[in-house]
Amino acid sequence: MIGIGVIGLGVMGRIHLANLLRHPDRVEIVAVFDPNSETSNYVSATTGAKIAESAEELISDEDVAAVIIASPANLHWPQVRKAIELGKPVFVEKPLVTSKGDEQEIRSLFGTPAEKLVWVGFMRRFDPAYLALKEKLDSGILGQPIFAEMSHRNPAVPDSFDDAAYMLETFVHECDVSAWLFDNRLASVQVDGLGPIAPGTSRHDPKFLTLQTDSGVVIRVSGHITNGYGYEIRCEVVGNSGQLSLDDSLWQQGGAPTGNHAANWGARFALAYQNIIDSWLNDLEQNSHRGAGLESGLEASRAAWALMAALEQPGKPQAIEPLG
Ligand code: ISE
Repeated sequence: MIGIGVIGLGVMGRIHLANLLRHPDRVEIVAVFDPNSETSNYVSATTGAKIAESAEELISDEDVAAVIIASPANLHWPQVRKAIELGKPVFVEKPLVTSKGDEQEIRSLFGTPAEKLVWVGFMRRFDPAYLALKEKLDSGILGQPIFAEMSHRNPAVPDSFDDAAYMLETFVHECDVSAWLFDNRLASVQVDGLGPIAPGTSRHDPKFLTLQTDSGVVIRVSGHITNGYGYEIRCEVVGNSGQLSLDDSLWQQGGAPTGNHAANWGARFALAYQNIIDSWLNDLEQNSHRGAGLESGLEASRAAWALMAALEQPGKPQAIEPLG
């Protein structure tokens, strides 16, 4: 039985909590923390978990053997750092890190035991549709991948969701999934087109990007996060002997599709979120690591930072230097 503490009981924290509670024989929710006391009181009453006074108190709790971090993005790395210091396995929602100033500290941890402790919540790697697409890509059925077209559409986001959040919390998925699909790091990114800044916000929406892998695969990405109708994720890959797209039928048994889209990401990726937590638990029990870790997490944030620089110079590629 693994004693788990959950930091952050918003949308993602509650999704991960629900998926952990599918394993009462393997997991005990021993502590929760959320600044909203009504939420933490409710979760404590329904799970029996104690309520920590702070994230740091939860991570330090001797009953907490492993930690789920689903706090606001800017708190992710400081809380992961604390878990690493205490040698505790930690599953952190993306992005791993928001501040470029933390890059060198993360790089200093490469090749240390910390690499086995940290999982980053890039759930598309565990989505049935993406797994099927990657399996076919890896079989060589497409020949050499040449380019891909990806779309990321949300029905709505808060007005406070700015261009930095767009890159670090929305497009960070396309940055990671491109590297994962093509087994290749991103070498450059650029912003090709920007929609208007919506009244009351500071973000351009829609956005149009071009990513390019080290091996030369070109990935065109469109983002529209206030479409008002639903959540859609599209991915088509074209190779020199054909094309492949995500098979929506592979996820719909887990979500609540409305037409060919879901109500939100929790529904579209319901199976992926179950699978990623199940895989994390397997790794905790088997002392293995099969998900996105420190390096993938940092690489995705570095690509998002490059996209933020690209916002200043639309049409100009921004190179992403290798980690070395
Ligand atoms: C959210 O945090 C997610 O991870 C969703 O997958 C993404 O579509 C959404 O834009 C993010 O805010």
